[in-house]
Amino acid sequence: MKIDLVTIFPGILEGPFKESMIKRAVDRNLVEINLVDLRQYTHDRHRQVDDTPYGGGCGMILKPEPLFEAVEDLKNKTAANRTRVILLTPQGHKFNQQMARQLSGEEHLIMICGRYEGVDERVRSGIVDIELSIGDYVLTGGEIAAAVVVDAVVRLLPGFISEEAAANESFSEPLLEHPHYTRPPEYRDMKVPDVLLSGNHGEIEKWRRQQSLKRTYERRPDLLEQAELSTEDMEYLENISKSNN
Ligand code: 6GU
Repeated sequence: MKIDLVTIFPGILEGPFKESMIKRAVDRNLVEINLVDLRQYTHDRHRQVDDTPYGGGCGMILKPEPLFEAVEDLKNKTAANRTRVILLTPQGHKFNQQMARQLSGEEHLIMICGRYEGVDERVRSGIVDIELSIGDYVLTGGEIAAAVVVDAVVRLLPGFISEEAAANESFSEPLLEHPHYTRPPEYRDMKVPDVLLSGNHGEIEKWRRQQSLKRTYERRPDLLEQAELSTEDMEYLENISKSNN
């Protein structure tokens, strides 16, 4: 997979892909990540990428010409059969794990980081395939949102983590994770639950499942609607909701 990130602030995106697991994926050639400075695609002396809005109002709008030229150039430079152009904007569809899974199957992504009060509408209608937001809050620009999307997509690439870990993880099953513990067995009067030290794998799995259900019920009851629940799961949830009344 190749990911081109088009931005007027490449410095914001220099850190996130140079550390830890994403760096390892880049080093192993699972993904190529390029930071593209939008100002490269200007032709005037001031390298202007934005302008005032027609009709008045405050703030600056990203101009269409540099973005069209950037996307055309990046498409020409790749051997990929298909490119998906993504605009990061608070007006986009809310990004989720299912979209991450779909994007992880693409060959080439161009991510345009929106800035200022917006982007000329002809960019959306002319070159953008998908508009994404990462949630219901406002960021100063799309760079950090793009880093979030890249992180979520790259960790799903084949070979990134063991297939067992991928299958096990939270949100492939839409329940929250159970609590985790490691050594020591007791720390500042806080004990690791006995069952985890028991060596009884059946009991451990049962405890983990119940903890997952309990957490999801308490924090994200909306997720229970999509979960595949066994009769035992439902019985357990019934009992929690009764004991809360
Ligand atoms: Cl993609 N951009 C901006 N500016 N704010 C956001 C966002 C994106 N997603 C959530 N808030």
